[in-house]
Amino acid sequence: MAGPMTMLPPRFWMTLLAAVLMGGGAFGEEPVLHVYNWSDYIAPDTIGKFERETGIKVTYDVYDSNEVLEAKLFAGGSGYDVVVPSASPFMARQIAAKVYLPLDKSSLSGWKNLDPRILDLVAAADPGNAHGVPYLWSVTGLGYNNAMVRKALGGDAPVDSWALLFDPANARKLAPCGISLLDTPQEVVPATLAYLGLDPKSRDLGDLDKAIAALEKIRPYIRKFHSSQYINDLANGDLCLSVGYSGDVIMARNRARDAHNNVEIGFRVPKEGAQMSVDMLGIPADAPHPRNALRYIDYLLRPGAIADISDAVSYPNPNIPGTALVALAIRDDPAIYPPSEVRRRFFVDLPAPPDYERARTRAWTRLKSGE
Ligand code: N2P
Repeated sequence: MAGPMTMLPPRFWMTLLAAVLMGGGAFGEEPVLHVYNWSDYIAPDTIGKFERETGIKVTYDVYDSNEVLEAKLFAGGSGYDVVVPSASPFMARQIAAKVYLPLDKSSLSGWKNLDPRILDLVAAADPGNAHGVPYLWSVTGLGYNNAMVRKALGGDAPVDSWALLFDPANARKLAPCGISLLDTPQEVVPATLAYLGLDPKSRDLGDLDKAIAALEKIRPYIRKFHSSQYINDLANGDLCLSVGYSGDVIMARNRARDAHNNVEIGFRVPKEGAQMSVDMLGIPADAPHPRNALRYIDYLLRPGAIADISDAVSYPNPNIPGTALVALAIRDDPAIYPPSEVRRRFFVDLPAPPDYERARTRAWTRLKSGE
């Protein structure tokens, strides 16, 4: 018998079914995810594998600085479901500004894989590990072209010291082959303080002045302030010295090896100390697809998935069974997995008072513009 319901066209029922299955709310989300990650910070097939397994279509965008990410998060309505800030100081102050959803750990079957020492370390930024999942970690040091640096400075060039850069006599001789700095005062100022023998975490405005004065002395010799271009520039021999993130410099080394272009790149953690950062997966409070975000994060907690990422980008991961699966050539490379005597020289940044942050940003902008 033909009741009013059977009169409705099949398209209506299909639309209703789709709305219930994918329309958000308690029944689920549309199969879509927006990821915003650092450039060169994932394996080539990670997204494709996740999409094939889950049917979730990923839109994937990249940035190369915490400051760029932070501006989007503080503006709100970024549309992103998963972002990757460094724990300290960035995620710490973003958490304080209520930028993130608390994690539903019952949806993260891989949480147990995380190294408790790294969880403890990032708990200083994210109390109770309530908002962020450690993804990969990096150390900021010196990437250099071996032959060019030896040619400019001789066989005993101090490649194991920040003096390679901050001694103006060295910077002047390296300027013609090209020096780049990361485009962020949050990395470069602590490195300068370490070179000067001051506390790299100092919040003293007098210490900041000293660091800026040291940077001004080498400013004429800096070709570029950039936080990702140096990978290709080092690999192609277009730069001979970069302050860079460990894995990025190793990627430059590997690209040069693959290209057989006679460029040999080294990475060193300077003896005066270097900044370590843990980058965290977080879900913005206004994420349109928070459940899909949890599925993606749980996917990245799988040992095989994160090991593939460490293999591809040469950054260590905080996943214990994941580390066991990392290729031996990567795990045994002291430039990628530094031995404990090198790790002892790491320092980890803390959130700074806003007036210090403002003074540092102002000084940095002036320095870059060369005023
Ligand atoms: C990726 C750089 C990520 C390291 N290109 C920042 N901690």
